[in-house]
Amino acid sequence: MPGARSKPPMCRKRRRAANVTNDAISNPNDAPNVTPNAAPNAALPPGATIGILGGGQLGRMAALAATALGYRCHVFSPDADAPAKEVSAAQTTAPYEDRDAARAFAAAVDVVTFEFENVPDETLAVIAEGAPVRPGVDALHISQDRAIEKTFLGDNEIGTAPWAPIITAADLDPAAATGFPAILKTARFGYDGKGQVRVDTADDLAAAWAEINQVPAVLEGFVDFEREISVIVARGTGGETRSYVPVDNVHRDHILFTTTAPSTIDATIAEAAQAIADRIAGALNLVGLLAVEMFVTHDGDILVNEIAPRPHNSGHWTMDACAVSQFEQFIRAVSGLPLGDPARHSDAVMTNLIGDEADQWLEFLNEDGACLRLYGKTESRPGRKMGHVNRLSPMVRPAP
Ligand code: AIR
Repeated sequence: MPGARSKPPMCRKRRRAANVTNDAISNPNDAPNVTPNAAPNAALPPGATIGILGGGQLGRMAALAATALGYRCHVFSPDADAPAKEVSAAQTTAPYEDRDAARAFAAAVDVVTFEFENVPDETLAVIAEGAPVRPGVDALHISQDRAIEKTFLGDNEIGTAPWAPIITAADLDPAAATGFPAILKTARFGYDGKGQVRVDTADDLAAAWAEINQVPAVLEGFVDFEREISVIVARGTGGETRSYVPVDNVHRDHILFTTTAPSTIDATIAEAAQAIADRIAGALNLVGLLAVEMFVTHDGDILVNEIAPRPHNSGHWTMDACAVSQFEQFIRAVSGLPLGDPARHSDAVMTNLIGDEADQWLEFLNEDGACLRLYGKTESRPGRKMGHVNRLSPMVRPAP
């Protein structure tokens, strides 16, 4: 496994870096006893520390799930007010590029994961020298760049929308062969609709590229899809997988708006979608959680839109509709625990609260059956995910 450690779990000394805050970090009695020379894939015992790169809502909900299993979390993020830091035992505030901070972080934790692809893979590689990293550096490297990701999917014979890379101006003309309308997306650092421009004709392409500052990009042809679905699969240290039921996703302004669980697609398409997610997780040799967003065409074909090796917004419904949420499943996978049962006990609709929609928190709290989660972000901005609401209903179709 990339990042396999030579030191036994839990034997590392907890060091306090200058920018690390942690009330308990200097207390050696916190460290549980673990048999020296434990196998690298051995389950992390309660009391172990999980390092999380990234401090947003996904890290926050993962840290809460980890805490419920008796773990401590140490969150590394450049943002001092990061939502995940509020709910974690230890915090590092440093730029992701700070290698000394990365090394100190690795030395202070027992396993490292990430909740955001915008973490430099070089930093993860430095961390992997000091702690097991799950998922590994390769999974991050592939999924943080749309061109590398699509090439990887193509190499594994997984269908995608037609696409072309744009790195220099010389790529614009050949890329136009992808067809229009199309979407130009920055290859890196885009999420929640950031770094995306619709392009209607070949004549608009150069201006669209200028709009995203001529950074490396991919041009994606529009797919006339019947619906968008996603599958979240967990893969454990032994390669075992368990996936949640496919769900239907509706986007608004390129941002996820609602997720309906389960999807109403035919069972055969649902099985095919789960099989694709399984195959991708295996090809990535992933340990952790993988979300696969897909288009289902009018002919019932499945095309993969994008992958994310972490918990995903379209899995938030599992927090209230499944015994084991995606966040607990994520923590189980990266900690080497047995994977949990992903079956649902209810159907669910998750609605994101974007920007000032979260101001209606009292209304949601007054609504019977609405399960509200707020992310504790100190600043609300248009297009920013501030929280979500899950609404449950009795299962219409039997699980899964
Ligand atoms: N995130 C990660 N990839 C896509 C998304 N939405 C989550 C992560 C990340 C947070 O969004 O939890 O840390 C960043 O949100 P914001 O609002 O600070 O940009």
